[in-house]
Amino acid sequence: MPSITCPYCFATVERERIAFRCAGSPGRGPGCTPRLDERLAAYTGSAAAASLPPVFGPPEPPARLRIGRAPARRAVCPECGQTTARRACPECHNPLPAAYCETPGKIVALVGAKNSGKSTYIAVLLHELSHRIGAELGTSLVACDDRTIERYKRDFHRPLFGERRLLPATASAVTTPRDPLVYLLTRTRRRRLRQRDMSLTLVLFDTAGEDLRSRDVTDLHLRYLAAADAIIFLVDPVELKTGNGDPDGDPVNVIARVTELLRAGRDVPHGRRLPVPAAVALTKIDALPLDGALRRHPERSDVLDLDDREAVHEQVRALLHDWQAGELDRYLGHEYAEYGLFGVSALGGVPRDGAVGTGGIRPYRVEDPLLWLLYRFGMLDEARG
Ligand SMILES: Nc1nc2c(ncn2[C@@H]2O[C@H](COP(=O)(O)OP(=O)(O)OP(=O)(O)O)[C@@H](O)[C@H]2O)c(=O)[nH]1
Ligand SMILES: [Mg+2]
Ligand SMILES: [Zn+2]
Ligand SMILES: [Zn+2]
Repeated sequence: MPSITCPYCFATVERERIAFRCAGSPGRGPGCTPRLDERLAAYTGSAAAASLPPVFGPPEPPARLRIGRAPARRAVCPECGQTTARRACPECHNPLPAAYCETPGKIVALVGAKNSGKSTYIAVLLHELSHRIGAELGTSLVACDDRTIERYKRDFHRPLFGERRLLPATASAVTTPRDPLVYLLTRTRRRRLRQRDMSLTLVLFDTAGEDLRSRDVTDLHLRYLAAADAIIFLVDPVELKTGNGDPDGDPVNVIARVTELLRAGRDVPHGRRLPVPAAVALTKIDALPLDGALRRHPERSDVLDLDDREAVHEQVRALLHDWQAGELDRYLGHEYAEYGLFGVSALGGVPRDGAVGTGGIRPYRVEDPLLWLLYRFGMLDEARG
């Protein structure tokens, strides 16, 4: 029975079980009035955004039609009789976009040690995807719920792009409960006369680095990692080079820890490599003296340039060996069936006094890990040179 994974609570939901939410009263007709949705409130940790028309189960098909029947796209609210197309997870009551229900997207997870640049990368990557890169790639990026839109504006876009301030350190989930930003990235592939939409679900948990350490990993986070179809690790090259202090903040330890969680979540025994593609990106490369492939601006972002990809991978690998971090490269080779090494800069310049540098935000190669994953998932073509 085909099923999907809820990108909010990561429950496995058979498509027949996907619930509906009443459309309420958008102006005309007697729709249901908003009321407290306790499941959603429990998930978000706040009752404020959980006053909505009710969720109800899918319509029961007649028994003789049950087998092989596509799940309903619409249902009639049993309380007010209106038809609704809004679907919701039966477990956590978060909205499930129609495109996601039809072609279950891939879940991409993003992790990194404290101060590795996660929040800044998320802010800039999403901005790029909805502007330049999105246009070049021919993708559309759509937030899957209103909270995602509000939080992106308030916590990422406004401070960084509006006020040009650096983002504050992310508070630990132990004190501030957090749910992910969920986006659907859709790309239409045209091949001769046929065209097909494919989508990728970007589930971005902006974690506090310290929460990935050990006992503090939340249950929701464990399920997130268990459900991920691909993972992006962010690594601060300065931390890797100097390796000062806190072993819990050490990038290699964080990667090893998360890798163990991935194994446990997917039941992959030691000795077998994980089938989840891992993109490992050095962040803040504007702060490194660079030459070679990493300095060149890639020419196109509507295809994966394999020559560029190989050159960058080899250059980052050489850097790791120079920094006595060859262990990380070997570790990835043992643990992952496919991994790629990257170098990115979200800001494109060194910040000063808590603010973006005078040149503004000039992102550099931030899309590379994503292009590689799109290619791996068959959503992007390859090219040479
Ligand atoms: N030079 C340079 N510095 C950066 C870049 N991105 C982030 N930084 C620096 O790294 C610091 C931490 O970045 P964050 O994005 O807050 O890192 P984080 O991983 O979210 O940190 P926690 O939330 O504490 O785990 C920033 O305050 C900047 O000083 C970049 O592209 N270039
Ligand atoms: Mg952060
Ligand atoms: Zn759910
Ligand atoms: Zn209703």
